[in-house]
Amino acid sequence: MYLGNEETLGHGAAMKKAELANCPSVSPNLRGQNKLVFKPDLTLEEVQAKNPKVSRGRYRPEECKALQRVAVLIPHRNREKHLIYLLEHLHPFLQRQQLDYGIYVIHQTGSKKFNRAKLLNVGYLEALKEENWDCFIFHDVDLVPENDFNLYTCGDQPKHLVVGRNSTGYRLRYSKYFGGVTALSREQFFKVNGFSNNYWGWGGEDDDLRLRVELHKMKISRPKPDVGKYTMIFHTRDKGNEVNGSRMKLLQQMSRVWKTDGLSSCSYRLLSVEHNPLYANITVDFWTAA
Ligand code: UD2
Ligand code: MN
Repeated sequence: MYLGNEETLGHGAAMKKAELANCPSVSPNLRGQNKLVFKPDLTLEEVQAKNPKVSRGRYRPEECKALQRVAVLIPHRNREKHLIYLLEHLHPFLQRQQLDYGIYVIHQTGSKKFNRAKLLNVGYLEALKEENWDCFIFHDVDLVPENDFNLYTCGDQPKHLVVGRNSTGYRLRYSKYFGGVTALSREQFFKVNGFSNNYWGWGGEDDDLRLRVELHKMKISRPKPDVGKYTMIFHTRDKGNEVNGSRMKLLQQMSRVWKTDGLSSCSYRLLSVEHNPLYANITVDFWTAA
């Protein structure tokens, strides 16, 4: 929560704010593995009531100066219930980690093919208009972290935070797997020109980002298996997100096109930016879909 700017706080309070010590590298509030329960009739209002210190999707610790400013970006269409569950768990989780954070939901309007990667590019560009975030978490709406030692911060290399999930016996799907939830610093993501904008429908865009990262000689890190655990809320394949048959061809092009296909060429129609209590909602329209 923002305490207000220096002028409204008055000199004394401003001094106090300036004197806040850095938060410790590991928060004392972490609890470890948590058993997740998803109440069928949970409402957004209930989650709001449980998070009075979150305002406009943002929070920062009162007790210390957070080590990083972290934007969580969630691509979304027609998964309202998953979003409520994720917000329910993510807010207390991030607060226990003593982060200065904001949650952005990037919503693709209409019924054209879904484009997860492009939505995440939009999230990065739009979030930076509000705040110079240090770190970006690219987060599926249906993945809920089970262990708060899985830190939502960026390191000197890109991080893949999902080692395993319930439905796959908590094992890594394949050694180069980079899907679900990833953490890249503002600079790391900028360096690779973000995601490709050309993956319409399901699959491939996560591997494309991994190839971009490898091309730039960065090395992906992961938490330990007992820490990088997620529950994926059950779902079937969404309408409008059918398997992308061009994904292999697109992956082969990556090294030729990354410079011109990404953040630098991400065009979209911004329909609205709404600040809800628990998240900023960015709605966009993509007028072309292959
Ligand atoms: C896997 C990856 C995901 C992505 C995808 C291929 C994991 C855990 N996740 O997810 O990161 O690489 O494969 O594209 O490996 N979404 C909507 N509405 C839709 C369709 C998608 O909101 O109609 C969003 C939502 O945030 C969802 C994400 O896109 O979590 C990925 O789609 P998915 O959950 O259907 O695909 P999944 O589970 O195979
Ligand atoms: Mn999923």
